[in-house]
Amino acid sequence: MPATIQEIDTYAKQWIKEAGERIRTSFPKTLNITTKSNPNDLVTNIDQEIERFFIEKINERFPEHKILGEEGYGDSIEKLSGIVWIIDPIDGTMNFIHQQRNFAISVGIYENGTGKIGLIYDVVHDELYHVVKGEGVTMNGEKLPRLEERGVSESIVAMNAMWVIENRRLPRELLAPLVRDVRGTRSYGSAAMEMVYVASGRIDAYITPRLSPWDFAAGIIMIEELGGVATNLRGEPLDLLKENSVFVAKPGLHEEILRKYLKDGKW
Ligand code: 2AM
Ligand code: CA
Ligand code: CA
Ligand code: CA
Repeated sequence: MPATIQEIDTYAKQWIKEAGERIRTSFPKTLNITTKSNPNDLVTNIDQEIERFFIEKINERFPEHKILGEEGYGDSIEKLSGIVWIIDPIDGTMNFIHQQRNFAISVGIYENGTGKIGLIYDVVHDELYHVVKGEGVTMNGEKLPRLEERGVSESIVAMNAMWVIENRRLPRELLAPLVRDVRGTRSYGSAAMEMVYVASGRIDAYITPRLSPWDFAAGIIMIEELGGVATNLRGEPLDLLKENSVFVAKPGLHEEILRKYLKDGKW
């Protein structure tokens, strides 16, 4: 008999806590740091070890499940049939290396393309954000309230200053009026953390021109569960099998930003 969502959830929570403990105990040790696509695209031995840890556990307990992981030790996946675990072993690797904070483990579990379970673990603060679709979002067991509408002028929006040079992906003529009109901007350097900050109301929106499925798989389940909206920058649904631009926000705010700042752009 296939495992129930509750059974999968119990193991997922146990494994993410165990993975977090492994990361915490890695701190005094020397990291082995290498680069991937460019000199600022970093990966450590810990990213790789944590991904392999999840894969071993999942393969042993749920051999029929598939796994999509950033570091490439999982399966190559062309469609989202059955149960698929989408894992980022460390989201915010640059922060992990430079700051030893502002990073998280992100695990999203999808059934036939629908997000069922999301876990984002802020390892340093021992804060586990968790959702089972239809059962609400919790932080260390405490229920998060539904997101309420908010206007642009009262909003804090997360975005990255790097876009000033990545002008092609999101033209600065579109961005500048939004930056001028919001109450404040922030950049945390971890998509998963930025997602849980939207879910918990610490910020109101997060906009970014390019993320991979493992960066947002868990976070969007939480935000949608709380009444928030998750799309790409054109307002279209996100594709879990490729890179996307990502725009998540409180209800109302999402519609306002899309209509006033993003929709009419010639991009
Ligand atoms: P990572 O730390 O898991 O690589 C940093 O602004 C955020 O963008 C992090 O969530 C980071 O995830 C992600 N990121 C970093 N480099 C990226 C790249 N080349 N493509 C897509 N996302 C990236
Ligand atoms: Ca990376
Ligand atoms: Ca990531
Ligand atoms: Ca990562």
